[in-house]
Amino acid sequence: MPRAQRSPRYAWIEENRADHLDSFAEAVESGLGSEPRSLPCRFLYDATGSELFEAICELPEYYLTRAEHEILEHHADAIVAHCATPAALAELGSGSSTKTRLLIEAFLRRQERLRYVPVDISRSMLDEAAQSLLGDYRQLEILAIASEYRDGLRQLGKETRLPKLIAWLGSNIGNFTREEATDFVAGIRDTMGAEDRLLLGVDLRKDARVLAAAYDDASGVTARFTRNLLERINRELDGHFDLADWRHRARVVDGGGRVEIGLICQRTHEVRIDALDSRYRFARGEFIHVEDSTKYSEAEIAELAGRASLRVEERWLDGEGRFSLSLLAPA
Ligand code: AVI
Repeated sequence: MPRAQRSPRYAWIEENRADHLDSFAEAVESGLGSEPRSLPCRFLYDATGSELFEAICELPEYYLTRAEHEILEHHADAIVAHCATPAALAELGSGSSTKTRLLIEAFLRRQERLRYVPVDISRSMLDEAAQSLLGDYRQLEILAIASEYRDGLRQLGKETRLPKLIAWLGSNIGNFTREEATDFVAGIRDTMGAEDRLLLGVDLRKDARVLAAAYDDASGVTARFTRNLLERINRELDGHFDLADWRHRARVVDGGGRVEIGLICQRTHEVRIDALDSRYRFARGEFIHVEDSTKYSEAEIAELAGRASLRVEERWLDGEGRFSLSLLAPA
């Protein structure tokens, strides 16, 4: 059962934390027990992982956040002009909601109040972002949903009666496979009325060297982010991973269409995970797959939208053509 709490301008709904813990244990057990080994990337975002991801967004090599910010800076008013008045703003994977401020301000330039519904896995991130936004915008009312995307989407369908702009920014879509992405966007489409719009931020296919640097930065923040997953297993499941035995690897594949991210084992050894009452043997050179970051061409974005019964109403790129924001409307 989700927990919920309300105060005049801030309310939140949270999925049961115990379920999360169970699902982490189950995911680790099944991911390390299968061949090839993998761990789902959604578990990268505990409090430490969320902080590390915020640091990634500031890295000189990680152009995605700045490119998307640049597009919003130039086009937030034009984006909002495509939406009914008044409209609500929802956001999937909102994180610190930094870029969202540009959309919030554009909405508040044309309507008196705004209901903002951020959905994020990290409750601490949601609380922090909400406090900061409520302090800065008196006309804002926030309903935060602390859950995974799919549960959040279900709640979103129930919680907003106004026409809404659903923002799914940051190329978060890239962490799904192409098939999952199409299914998920089709799921969003199912919650949309004729006047709703989906604003999709997508990183574009590009030169492998640019991608390799973005996902394996010189200061090692991305490596810490990936390795934090093993530390999380140590913290939450009484695991005994020695971080010195694991190295972060980001490999660009599919002609710049995907970055495959994970951990390479540095020596053959065994690791105990007490909460699972299990031991796992890893061979030197073995790879644990943690995350894919899929990149799209503009044609692929339009194709994906079409398969989800949406059409590209408009799209904007940053000055260097690295990143795209597409506004999708029901087809
Ligand atoms: C959250 N997501 C869009 C990031 C990405 O670019 O795929 C996650 C990330 N992993 C390593 N660096 C960034």
